Amino acid sequence: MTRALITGVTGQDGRHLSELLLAKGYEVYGIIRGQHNLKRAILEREVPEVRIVGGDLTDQGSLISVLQQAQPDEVYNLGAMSFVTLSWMQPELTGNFTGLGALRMLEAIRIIQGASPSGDGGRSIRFYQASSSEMFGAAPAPQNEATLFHPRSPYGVAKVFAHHITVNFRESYGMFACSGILFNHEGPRRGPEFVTRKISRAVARIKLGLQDSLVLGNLESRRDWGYAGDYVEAMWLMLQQDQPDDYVIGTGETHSVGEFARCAFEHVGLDWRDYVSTDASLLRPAEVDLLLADPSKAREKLDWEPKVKFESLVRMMVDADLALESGA
Ligand code: NAP
Ligand code: G4F
Repeated sequence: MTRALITGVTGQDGRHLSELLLAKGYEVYGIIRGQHNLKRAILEREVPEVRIVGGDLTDQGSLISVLQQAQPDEVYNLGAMSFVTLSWMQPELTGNFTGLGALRMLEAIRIIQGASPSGDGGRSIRFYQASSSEMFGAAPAPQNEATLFHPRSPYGVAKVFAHHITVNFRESYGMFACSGILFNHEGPRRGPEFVTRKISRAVARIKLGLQDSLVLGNLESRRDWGYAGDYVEAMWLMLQQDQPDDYVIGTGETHSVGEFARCAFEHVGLDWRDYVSTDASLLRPAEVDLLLADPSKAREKLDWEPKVKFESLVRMMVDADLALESGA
């Protein structure tokens, strides 16, 4: 039985990926940090087959212990401080979790599997790094694997480090290490601090009479939004190839925050202009104005295509929040 170890298993992608791998017959281990908390309880309820192991991306020894315990064939490093806004408030912590965390896991794997600088790789553990389109930042669109990074947040900078160290371990030690440069992906499991879920939740609550307005920041920024369930399939595909490589994953469509809000309100028969206002305090010190993926390499080499399109994604999220908020 193939064994996978996932960091960030309690997050949106961690839960989707666990389900995917379990359905493929994997034994799945998930790293949980700290003591028992609400996100762990949700994981245990939604995906009880995941074997929970304690560890933290800031604690190298704990990662080595976890690898010894789980003996994985594949490691998916999804753990990170992933909320861009918070990265300006806690830049050092972001660098530590999101940037150095990847290095600590790579080093732990190198130590455990005995990879050598000659590149023979030793016992092979395949490694996936959750890189981000936030690394492109101000780079011109469309963005692909050859686009130069110009990150605009401490989070983006930390992810650039994690990306390059992944490539460096592949080149230095012959490790099977891949970096998936994923554009924004959403769904009903998205954290409520991210704009899509903030909108879908507010739309549901307004429709049900539980809330009367929604305050947002920048309505003009554009994102290439896809569905998280489709994107975890791409992560898995990267680790099944003959050679390790890096791939951009996105839909090739871009929409503004305002368009997302309009579409979400329209789905419940409301006009977004009656409910949405903006507040300058929600603007970021530096914005990423336009993200648009060119996912042709993933299409050609991984045979990967996103299945859920923008409007279906918006409707899926609003419907899920209507069900949740009405206690259905
Ligand atoms: P998420 O829901 O915010 O989940 C982040 C996960 O990281 C949580 O399980 C969290 O665990 C864990 N974590 C945080 N600090 C940790 C630490 N010190 N040690 C171990 N685990 C730690 O994020 P997501 O949306 O699923 O994204 C998964 C990954 O893909 C992240 O690395 C994110 O940066 C990246 N990414 C996401 C997107 C997107 O659009 N969703 C796009 C590109 C890249 P706790 O429960 O303990 O907080
Ligand atoms: O939903 P967001 O917070 O996502 P953001 O910053 O694009 O980051 C997400 O995607 C990245 C991939 O590109 C991931 F790496 C990262 O971990 C995360 O998952 O914000 C999207 C846009 C921004 O332009 C922001 O300024 O929405 C704008 N926005 C407008 N009003 C808002 C709000 N964002 C949030 N979170 N809350 C608002 O009220």
